[in-house]
Amino acid sequence: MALKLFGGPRTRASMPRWFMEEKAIDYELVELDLQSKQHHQPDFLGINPFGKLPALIDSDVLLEDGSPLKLFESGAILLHLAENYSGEIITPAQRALTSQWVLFANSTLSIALFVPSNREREFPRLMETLNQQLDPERPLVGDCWGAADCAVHAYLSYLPLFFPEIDLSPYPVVQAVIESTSRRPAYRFVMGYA
Ligand SMILES: N[C@@H](CCC(=O)N[C@@H](CS)C(=O)NCC(=O)O)C(=O)O
Repeated sequence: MALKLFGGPRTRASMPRWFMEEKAIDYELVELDLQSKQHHQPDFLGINPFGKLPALIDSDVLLEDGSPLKLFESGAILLHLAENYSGEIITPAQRALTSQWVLFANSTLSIALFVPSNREREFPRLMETLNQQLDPERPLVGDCWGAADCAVHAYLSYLPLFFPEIDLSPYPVVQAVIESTSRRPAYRFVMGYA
């Protein structure tokens, strides 16, 4: 199998894994145990020298020295999959907009959620705008659900899991997106709900 995803329960590997399940992309999952520090072992540091999950090996893409492509950062992995395996990126505009949303999710949105000092300042502003931009019935880019939706919806879906105390009622569209994500079979499978 060309694609090997290194992940573990409750890690950001769930995002590219969810994407591969949605798009029926074949992959092998290698689960590392963070408790026993498997991600700090030399074998894995040869794949991601920062010792963080997720990472991906794509043996269909070879580097100049003939070795397979090794990728870290969930956003880079997602963009590689979208570009090469899902057929969803056809035009330069789709490529640019998909990158925009994946980077927004992994940087701006992620920081607003997980850095406490930013949460107070940034969170309401981002949620208000997302509430206007999102539509549970319409993909963010192109005509079908894709990497942009995967990244943004994955982060929004962390909200009820990590911050159940946050009142999302001022953002009904965001709530609807979280609700519809939680019903997707591939998402439920990857999150261990199915
Ligand atoms: N920005 C990175 C974050 C990677 C990251 O922090 N992964 C966590 C799991 S979600 C990890 O491997 N933590 C273990 C460690 O840092 O030792 C990405 O999106 O891939």
